[in-house]
Amino acid sequence: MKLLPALLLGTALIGVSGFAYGLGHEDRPNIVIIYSDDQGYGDFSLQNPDSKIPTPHLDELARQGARFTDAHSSSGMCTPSRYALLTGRYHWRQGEGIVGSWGGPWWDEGRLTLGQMLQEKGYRTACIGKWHLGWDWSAIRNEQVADRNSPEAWDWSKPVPGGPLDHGFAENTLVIFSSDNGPENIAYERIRNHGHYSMGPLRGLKRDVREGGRRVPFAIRWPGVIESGTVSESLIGQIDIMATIASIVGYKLPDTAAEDSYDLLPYLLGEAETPGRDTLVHRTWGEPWGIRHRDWVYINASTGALQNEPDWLGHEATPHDAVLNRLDDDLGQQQNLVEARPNKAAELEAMLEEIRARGYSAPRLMND
Ligand SMILES: [Ca+2]
Repeated sequence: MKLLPALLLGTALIGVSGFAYGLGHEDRPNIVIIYSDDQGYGDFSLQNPDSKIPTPHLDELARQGARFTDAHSSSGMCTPSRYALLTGRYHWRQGEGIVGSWGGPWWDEGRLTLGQMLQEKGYRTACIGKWHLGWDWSAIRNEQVADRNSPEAWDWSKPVPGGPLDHGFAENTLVIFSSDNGPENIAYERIRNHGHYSMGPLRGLKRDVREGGRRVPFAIRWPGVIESGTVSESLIGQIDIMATIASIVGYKLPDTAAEDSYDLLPYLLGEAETPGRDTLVHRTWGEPWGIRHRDWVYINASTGALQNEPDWLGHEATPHDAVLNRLDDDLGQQQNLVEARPNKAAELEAMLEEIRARGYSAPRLMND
């Protein structure tokens, strides 16, 4: 067993190494999750032909594996999305909001995490970069802080030799790349100043209960296992990573863990036609709750916006108590169909309430 060190600036990187699903110990993959902060759907140049921000290395990584164009973070914000990724559970079952600069751990007692699960299977784990799930700061407080190494002492634009890629880790390594939410609201100024659409063709930014707030880049590279060059339009969520990796490493999840996580492995291996997920709840904070069901989006408030859109965007207001969009006709969520399709709105409202009240939605728990 080897510890996989890795570093990517501006991201959290969760690296684990050890052994995998139905395979001999030697064949079990190292697992690396590269988790960008606030990188929007259109900040991944492979899926934005007009991007002004090239991402050639991420593009190449995605070409070597499977890319998902309808993949979602749990929230439009940092902390809750990270919680959901690491637990396979909707964050709002635990709490809302983000951890402040000196905030404590954002965890429910006894909650199984991805890291703990993998450690039980013999993996060694590490998180490098942004965590944003709180710490017990009192344990390390030092009033005499002075000397720190300056980041300017290093040229971070160069690759660091002697690292994992130089020591054989790329050969049997599963890499997942995604982002914790849509782009920050400076994205509107980037449109005006540079013609770059960080949200791509979607409506909304970070925080918003709209596709642009939480439909994010997502790619999985696993050479020799996942076919390269695959592009999937199927709906998935980052909460599905937990059950998928559990399946890969042969871990039987208890009923009290990963309550909203779908196992994507059969789909990734080409053994299932779909990932099996057709519904996903959208939630950041405040009034609006949203739900995706197939191509439909329902929001139980007059708008999914948690911040104002500039007038010059020319988007229509939605003068109703709720919002209903049909993405196959209207990916940009401009047309509110709530009055035209009241039965569909009621169906999705009931579905949303049911998932919220039930406490879980993972298929393995629904079959009980
Ligand atoms: Ca973020």
